[in-house]
Amino acid sequence: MDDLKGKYLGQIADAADETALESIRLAAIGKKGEISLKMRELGRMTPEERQVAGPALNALKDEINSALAAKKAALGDAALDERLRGEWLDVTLPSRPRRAGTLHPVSQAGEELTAIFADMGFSVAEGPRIETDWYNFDALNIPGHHPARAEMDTFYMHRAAGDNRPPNVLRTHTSPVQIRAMEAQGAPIRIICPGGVYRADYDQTHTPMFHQVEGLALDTDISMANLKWVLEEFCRAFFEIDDVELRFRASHFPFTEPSAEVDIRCSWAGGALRIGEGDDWMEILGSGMVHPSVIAAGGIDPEVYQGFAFGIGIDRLAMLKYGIPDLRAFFDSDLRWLRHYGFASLDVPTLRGGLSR
Ligand code: 2NM
Repeated sequence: MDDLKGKYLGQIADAADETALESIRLAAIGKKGEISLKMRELGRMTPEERQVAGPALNALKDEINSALAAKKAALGDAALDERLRGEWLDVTLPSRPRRAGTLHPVSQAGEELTAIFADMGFSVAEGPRIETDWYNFDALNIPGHHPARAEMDTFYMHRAAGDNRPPNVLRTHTSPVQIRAMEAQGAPIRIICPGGVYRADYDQTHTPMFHQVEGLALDTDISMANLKWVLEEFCRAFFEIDDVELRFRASHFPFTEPSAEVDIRCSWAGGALRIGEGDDWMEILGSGMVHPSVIAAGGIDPEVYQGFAFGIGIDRLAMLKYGIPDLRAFFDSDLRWLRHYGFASLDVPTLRGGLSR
């Protein structure tokens, strides 16, 4: 018994890998293994002999099994250590210049406008891109029969056959985030919601996914005058021009009343766009005083709190500020384009340090 034990424990200790361990297991305690054969001989022994040999063989079998398991674990640990040594990487090394990525103009514009609105006391709220019918439409005063639903060219999610709930949608604007934020934070509230939105539209000036930033400010004493100041201040800071001029044109949105579309003074002299001078006007955003039903849908009392909201296309802002002519190139992932229009990824825009240099 001691010879057997010494032999197999020695072999297990010396095994180089799992294959070797498996052949040792078969030779010792496999169906035709040496110890298994000895166990079969128990039947031919006298009861007295069996009482000694039986437990001893069982104990030996257990001991070999434990030794196999322990060695298997040790081999696994050693293999992992070896692999970790091989995959070691010094993450403090500088990146290779050709491989350093750049910030996409949409990301850059998003960082810049976030810095500007943060300075005016707005915090950033985010939410899901797949929305319920209620958050994307009903809560925003857009009922089922409203033409805005059709105009939005909505992407609908699949519903299982027999599921009669209205299908979820890819959000067509970031307004549902504002409803969620009203529910979660209550009033007063001052937030911006930047992010991707989806509409089934594709031509020179439309892509099926684009980016919006919407703003919302609710308090007991907010008027259209505050909206006007915030938007002018934003345009001055974003376009880095002191004398911007905005024109508020009466318009209509289901979620605001009154509503205004906002144009910025510009010139197209010589084919180049200049903001803040000239005799042309270019539409840049939509805005208004939040409709009482929308405030109520956010769980806030519209008799106590009122305020303004606005929506701006971030992609369009980026095109205007950085002089990028074609919207569709934004989403082509063309490396040459990305290197040309990209921004250094570590230059974080701040109002004091400069937005884009
Ligand atoms: C726009 C134009 C006007 C807007 C309204 C809301 C909400 F959720 F607070 F009601 N968020 N954004 C809004 C208002 C958006 O985009 C052109």
